[in-house]
Amino acid sequence: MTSRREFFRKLGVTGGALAVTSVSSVAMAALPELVSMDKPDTVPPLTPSTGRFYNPVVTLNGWTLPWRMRDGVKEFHLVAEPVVREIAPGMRAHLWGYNGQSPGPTIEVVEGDRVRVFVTNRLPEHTTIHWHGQRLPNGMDGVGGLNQKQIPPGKTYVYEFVARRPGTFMYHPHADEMTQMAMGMMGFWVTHPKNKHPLIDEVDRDFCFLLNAYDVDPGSYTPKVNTMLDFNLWTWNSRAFPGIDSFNVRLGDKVRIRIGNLTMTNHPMHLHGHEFVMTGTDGGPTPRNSRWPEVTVDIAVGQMRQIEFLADEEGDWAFHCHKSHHTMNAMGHDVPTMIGVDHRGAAKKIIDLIPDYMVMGERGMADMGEMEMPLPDNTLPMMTGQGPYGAVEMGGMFSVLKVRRNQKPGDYKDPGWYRQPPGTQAFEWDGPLTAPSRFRSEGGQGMPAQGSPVVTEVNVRKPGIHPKH
Ligand SMILES: [Cu+2]
Repeated sequence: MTSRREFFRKLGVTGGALAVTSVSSVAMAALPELVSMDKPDTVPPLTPSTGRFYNPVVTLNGWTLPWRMRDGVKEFHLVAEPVVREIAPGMRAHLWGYNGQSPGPTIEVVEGDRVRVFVTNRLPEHTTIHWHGQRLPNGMDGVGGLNQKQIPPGKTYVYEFVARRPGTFMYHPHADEMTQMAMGMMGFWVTHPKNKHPLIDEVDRDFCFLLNAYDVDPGSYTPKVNTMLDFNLWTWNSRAFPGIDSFNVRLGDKVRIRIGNLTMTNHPMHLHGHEFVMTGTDGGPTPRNSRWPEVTVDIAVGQMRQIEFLADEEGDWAFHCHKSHHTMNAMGHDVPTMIGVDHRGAAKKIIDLIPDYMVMGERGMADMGEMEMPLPDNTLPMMTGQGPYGAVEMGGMFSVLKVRRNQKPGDYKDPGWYRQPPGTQAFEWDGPLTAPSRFRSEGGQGMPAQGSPVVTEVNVRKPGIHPKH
């Protein structure tokens, strides 16, 4: 195999920066080996073996793409292609992604690195890659038609630029964008600082993931790409709870979590048991005097947020999107509320016709999480997941931060469920119950109650059903 240097010697090109016109010649040299991933597991961090050292990130239910160093250039090979992604155990989706998975692998480089990314298109239509947030030559920005010709199926294009500023970035197509992102084409990019950076702290654990969403009808496999808002799978790195791995850290670790949003709505990300500060966006690290404590950070569409905290409380702490519909899996939204509706009479009549008919929802929806109802093929229960004390009743954008005293540095394995020390868990009151005393002036000072409060009872009738009295 001809080395790149020999190749250019033959061409009469000497080292130094490549002109854009010579990029296609580089593509003719041997491509970096294609590395593909067939599992949706969280892969341990990829410690750099060449180039400048850094503390690598952990991609939630994902992996980092290995590179090869060639004449001081970090070369990566991304292949855009149809993939099968397990959204959670029991459900797979036919997506488009990179190198075997959606999202594609994380690319990690160091500030100042010259990076060359070969992009091979194995999709049935053309594509491009836009390097969201990067400083780069205009012709490398990846907007099809504007900055370059789209990459036709079967072709390989080369992107090359210097990773000029450290931070949290992502990549995605800028060609038939609505379809290709709805199909799962996206990936994470982290540029580590070259030297000690005044605004970038060293951390013990550094996690990253993208927020994405799919609309896959129960029983089918391919997302409906024309859906704008009413998605039924709210995912992190194309995984839905209980398919999302936990964030496993050691007590006292300084933890960074980097999140990018490529859905069609905002996601207020909420962490239990700790306060964090927002230390960076895709625009760079935030000035220190702009940081204040939060327990929820809202991430708008197309934004990236970096949060940091000290994991100093042991336990299993929920970490989730605070939109309660985003911690649900496939569900219908046009279902009437049945709370308080006594439809025993109706149920009896229906059971005569449909023996398996079940009355649900008249005391709330928790039944849905406790009961394993028969589902159509290839979908996920709306609320599910078993915790140490029963059904977690969650889905979608939900996971757990597991803080443990004995989690070893560098160990990302799931330590199992937390065992609360005796006397530190909510418990059932078994003493006597007293009737609650009524507030005399119901209505408050401004609008005191007139006369004695009247007990109001509402009788709810289902339309068309008139119980006999
Ligand atoms: Cu959300």
